[in-house]
Amino acid sequence: MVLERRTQRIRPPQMYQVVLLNDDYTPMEFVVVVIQEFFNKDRETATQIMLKIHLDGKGICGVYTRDVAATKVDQVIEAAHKAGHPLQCVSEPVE
Ligand code: TYC
Repeated sequence: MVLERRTQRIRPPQMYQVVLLNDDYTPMEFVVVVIQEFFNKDRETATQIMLKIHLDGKGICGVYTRDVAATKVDQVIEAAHKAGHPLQCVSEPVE
């Protein structure tokens, strides 16, 4: 049996940050609830993230592997659409 020493055989997966975008119409309370429910943040953290988005135009809500990030984006957009809000959500590779 031959055991080869290999370095760097596996790499950690590319991670994706899920970003919410500001708009003028989605209620602040709705955004806070979305961040709490889909990104598992407590109310205080969710409120801070929402205010950052409101002031800066966008904000990171969480960092996930590709498929999980894509699912989060779909869930947020569907919840916003159902509620009649234009809230937008995207994922982008980290680094
Ligand atoms: N700007 C919105 C308002 O004043 C609130 C808001 C915050 C909307 C964050 C979207 O991702 C968002 N009602």
